[in-house]
Amino acid sequence: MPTDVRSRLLQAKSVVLTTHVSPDGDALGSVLALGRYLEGRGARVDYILSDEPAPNLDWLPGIDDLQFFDGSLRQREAIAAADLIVIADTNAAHRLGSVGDAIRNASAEKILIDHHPAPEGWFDRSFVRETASSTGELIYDLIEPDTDRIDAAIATLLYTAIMTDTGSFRYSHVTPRVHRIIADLIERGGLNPDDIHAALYDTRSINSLRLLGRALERITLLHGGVLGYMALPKSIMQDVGAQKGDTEGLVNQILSIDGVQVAVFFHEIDKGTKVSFRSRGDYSVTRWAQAFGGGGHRNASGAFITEPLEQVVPRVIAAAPNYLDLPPDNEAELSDEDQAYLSEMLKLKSQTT
Ligand SMILES: [Mn+2]
Repeated sequence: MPTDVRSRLLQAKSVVLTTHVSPDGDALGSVLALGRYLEGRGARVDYILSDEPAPNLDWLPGIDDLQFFDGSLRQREAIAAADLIVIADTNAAHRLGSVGDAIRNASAEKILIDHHPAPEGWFDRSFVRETASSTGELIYDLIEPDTDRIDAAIATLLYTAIMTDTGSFRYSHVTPRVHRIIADLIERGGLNPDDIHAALYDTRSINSLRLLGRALERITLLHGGVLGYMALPKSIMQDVGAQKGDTEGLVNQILSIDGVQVAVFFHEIDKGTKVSFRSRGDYSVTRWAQAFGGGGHRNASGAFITEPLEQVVPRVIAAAPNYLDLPPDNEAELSDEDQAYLSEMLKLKSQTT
């Protein structure tokens, strides 16, 4: 842990904390835990971000302290008056959403705390470790010289951050140290992991399960079953009455198939198509996502393409062999099954427009 980052954090009198759009458990847990710690050390803290949390995170301790950027004078003044701004769990201004410009242009010193590769150049200081399981792990590192200050709230927040970013402690960045941190958080916070897990994951709507059912039927395997993908037209979301957050985790369903090393999930939204790339082990999806204007980690990347689903799917899938060492696909062109699938999708689409 860089001591300059810790000491700079502790010197600050007025801090603004922010994180990425569609904030997940790691983003919110990290920001709220660090903020609570700094408040405990006497700082004034404003939590200003672009988007509201998903409903399954709205119970997190301190969640009511979050402010969602509305361009108001009050928020602009808070950003202007801060002597330190912390950007957590993302390293790119556009990922901050509506608050991005205000943060980037602020005169205060800016500290990046993150575990994503290739940070932008506008941060004054950073604590970045790509091999970290989560930003929550880095926040724990920063607080570690002071573990007596880890109360039930901070423990809950960091537990949530690390658990959600590691798929409940199963991804490749989970080390003995991560488990030791978790053990410490459970002890200090008196946590009941089962309650936290249930609050996060056992809150699904019947519609989201119906969406899962429809989505599972649409999985296609290519390249000898090493690559799997699923494309979800808007019409299905509407059909089953699914909400925005209900697509979360669908991509991991593809990875759960025996033999699949690379999974892609295409999700049609109003302005185009969101693409989530996931992979196992040495299969890196980063450059593939970058080729379509996105980015991310070796095993988890994403892109947003302002084109309709039926154009994006074949283009992205056809590009896979340029970025991944895949067994040959039996068909040089799309298989009959995929062809049928794409025309079905076009049909579905024309019904809704
Ligand atoms: Mn993260």
